[in-house]
Amino acid sequence: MKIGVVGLPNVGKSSLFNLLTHAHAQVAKFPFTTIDRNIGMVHVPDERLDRIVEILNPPKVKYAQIEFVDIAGLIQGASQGDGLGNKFLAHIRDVDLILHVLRCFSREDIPHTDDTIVPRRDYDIVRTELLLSDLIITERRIDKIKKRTECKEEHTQLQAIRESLSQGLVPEITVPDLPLLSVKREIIVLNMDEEGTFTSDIDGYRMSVKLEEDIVDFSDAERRELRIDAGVDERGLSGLITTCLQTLSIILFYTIKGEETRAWPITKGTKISDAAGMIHTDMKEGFIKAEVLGYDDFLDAQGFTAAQHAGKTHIEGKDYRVQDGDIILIRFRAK
Ligand SMILES: Nc1nc2c(ncn2[C@@H]2O[C@H](COP(=O)(O)OP(=O)(O)OP(=O)(O)O)[C@@H](O)[C@H]2O)c(=O)[nH]1
Ligand SMILES: [Mg+2]
Repeated sequence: MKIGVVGLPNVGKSSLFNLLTHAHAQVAKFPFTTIDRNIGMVHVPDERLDRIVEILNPPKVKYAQIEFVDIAGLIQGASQGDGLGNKFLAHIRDVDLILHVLRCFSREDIPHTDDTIVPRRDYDIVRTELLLSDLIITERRIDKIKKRTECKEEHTQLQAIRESLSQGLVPEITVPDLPLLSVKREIIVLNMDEEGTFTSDIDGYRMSVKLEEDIVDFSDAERRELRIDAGVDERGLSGLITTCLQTLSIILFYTIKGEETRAWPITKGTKISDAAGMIHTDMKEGFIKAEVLGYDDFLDAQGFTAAQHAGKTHIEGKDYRVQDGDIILIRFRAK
């Protein structure tokens, strides 16, 4: 799963990316600072894993990670190739979720694409470019297949898609291998000023990149308080990451056997044999059964073995759908 940071130039995309990934992507006051995309992994903050580690004290711990991509800013006309145009759009194509960053801070020394800061208008500019780019590729596809009689059904569907797009609407249907951007899931991030004075005309996840930069070394309680004072979400970056996981229907399961205690991100509804395959292909191929313990039962018993003795673990076959928080022990035939 990949999450792309998208928006107009100079809205704080790379600054947000750096906060999330602890990378050092270039940040500057001029537009189009980012040209090539930056890619980085983000650790999913995880209080459950913190508690598991407190109880088990394993030698190694690994948090779940998700990939973030910081993409070049786009401007009006991007779909026609203006600004960094098509390059930007190509980079959005392979993300599963768009974090659409809107500038909600005014700073004279940091130029904006417009004289005024109007988040709703900025939102519409970017969305329009995505829709226009989709329209272009849909028309291209229509041109390509229109004479082929075997593609009649696809042709009808493509025309319906074109109709929606030309009205500025996200199409309700898609056809295979048509990489539309406007249909991608999206979270709006309002990059608020740190004083809490700006009033946004659009809703979204409220945070302040500048504030987060200033308070990295503060305690959790202090940070929460300062965020509340600034009128932003008190959970800060971790709330944003949680929102991303929820939007993507990603849940976490845990493995505790051996040296490493580890959290794994998977899509809700995944079968346990597929989850086992993420850990090791041998585990999927030689899967026999799994012993599963819910996180709350683990906590009650203060350990896996104690929970086993209390009869809290359950044995599951390969079709069991992994639940959020499951602690899993796979029994498999080694090759
Ligand atoms: N006051 C204030 N300044 C910010 C905030 N976020 C970013 N900036 C500043 O805005 C400027 C642009 O930030 P970047 O992170 O480079 O913005 P970007 O969206 O990646 O820009 P491009 O790569 O050019 O598209 C930098 O000078 C940042 O320090 C914020 O929340 N408040
Ligand atoms: Mg940038």
